[in-house]
Amino acid sequence: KEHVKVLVLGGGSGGIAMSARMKRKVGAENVAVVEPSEMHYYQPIWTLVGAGAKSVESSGRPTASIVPSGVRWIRSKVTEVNPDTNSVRTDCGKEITYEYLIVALGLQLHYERIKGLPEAFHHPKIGSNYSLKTVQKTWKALQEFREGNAIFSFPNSPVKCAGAPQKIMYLSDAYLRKTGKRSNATIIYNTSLPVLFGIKKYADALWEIVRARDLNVNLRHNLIEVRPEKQEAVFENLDKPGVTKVFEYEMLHVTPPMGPPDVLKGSPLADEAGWLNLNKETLQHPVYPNVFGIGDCTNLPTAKTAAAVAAQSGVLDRTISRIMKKNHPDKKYDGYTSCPLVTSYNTVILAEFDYNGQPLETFPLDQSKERRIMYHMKADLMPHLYWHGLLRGLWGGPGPYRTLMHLGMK
Ligand code: FAD
Ligand code: UQ1
Repeated sequence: KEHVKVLVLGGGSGGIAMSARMKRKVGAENVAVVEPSEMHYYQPIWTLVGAGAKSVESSGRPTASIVPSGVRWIRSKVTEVNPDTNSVRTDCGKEITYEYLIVALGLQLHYERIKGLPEAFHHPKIGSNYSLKTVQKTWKALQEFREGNAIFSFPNSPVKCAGAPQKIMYLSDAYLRKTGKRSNATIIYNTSLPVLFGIKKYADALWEIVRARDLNVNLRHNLIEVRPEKQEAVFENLDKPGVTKVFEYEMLHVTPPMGPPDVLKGSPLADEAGWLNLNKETLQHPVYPNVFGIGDCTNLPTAKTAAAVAAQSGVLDRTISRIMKKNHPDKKYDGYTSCPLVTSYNTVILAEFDYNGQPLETFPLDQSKERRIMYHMKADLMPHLYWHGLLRGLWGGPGPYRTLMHLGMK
């Protein structure tokens, strides 16, 4: 049995950022983080790895090197959370009690919910940027493309970085043009959603691109089966239950269904759907006042991204300070999230928006336009901001800079 003042569950983007911030607040010896993985990955770069523009090696660093020095790293999986006794249990049978708990467990990928997966990944012509194991298969399938359909799916569930399923389509289109194979290809985006993107300003710009580049978008199409021997993908029509359609593919990019982590599902901390229940402004649990959360595992009604984690980390830092001093939280999270929509090997549309679905742009220019400078930000600047800013608890999102940059502009 162990006890720690601040216990962090999960050593991903949110867990490490909060460990660093809590170290500064209460001292490293009073913070512990539970994380089973020996490696930590910067997932946003996988979009570019799948398109051959970055190496997979560049995306990972040993967990030991990013856990803040002095903070205790417990190398196991949480199997049970008991907020009524302020304790958690791990897969090595250890019980850890806490004074304050920060839940940052991320989300779970469910390839197995598609018939034929994950086994179909043993075959060529299929890949997925969402997993370390399959991201290089995307680049291989793209390079080996000869002629036929290149198909990109979007599942019928919440996802992290909702733009990523289509970014790889734009990159694939650009690659096939560059290599003179575009006229042999029919490019198809089959999405479960009723829209191309949730925010109108950016959706309008993306529809324009889709039209100009001859990309086929089918809404309300949900991938339910892959038959790798026949190179067939089966989609159901979500508006016509029971109606399915078979597509042949020469290349298939799968975005898997996603859901909350198993340990949260059915726990007293979760909502009915299994996501961590939080006050959407303070990031405090509504029933257990010493429990907090951040990132993809939460039920915060905004798009799940590292950019959102950054903004949340600043607010949560403040909320916890106030609670520790027996005050009421005073800083409010506005739902800020951002998605750099990569539209080619040198352009990005930088979507940024809040809970209301209103654009909340950092730079004083129209970010719905494709821009080279934003591509450099995504490909060359963001990784540094992640490793040296967010993970060290020094980057709380662009909010303050937005105010500065717009001074005198509006
Ligand atoms: P994670 O970083 O996933 O961390 C969760 C951690 O919890 C993991 O380390 C895991 O091992 C650990 N864990 C899980 N279960 C347990 C358990 N039982 N016990 C202990 N530990 C456990 N975001 C952007 O802002 N911009 C982008 O351009 C962007 N592009 C993306 C592209 C792709 C292909 C992908 C996959 C993601 C992208 N994201 C992007 C999203 C971003 O990576 C995530 O939103 C962010 O990492 C979420 O942080 P998190 O801490 O909530 O979860
Ligand atoms: C961001 O803060 C962030 O987390 C470090 C990302 O994840 C990689 C992003 O993609 C973006 C766009 C932001 C927001 C930052 C700026 C400067 C707009």
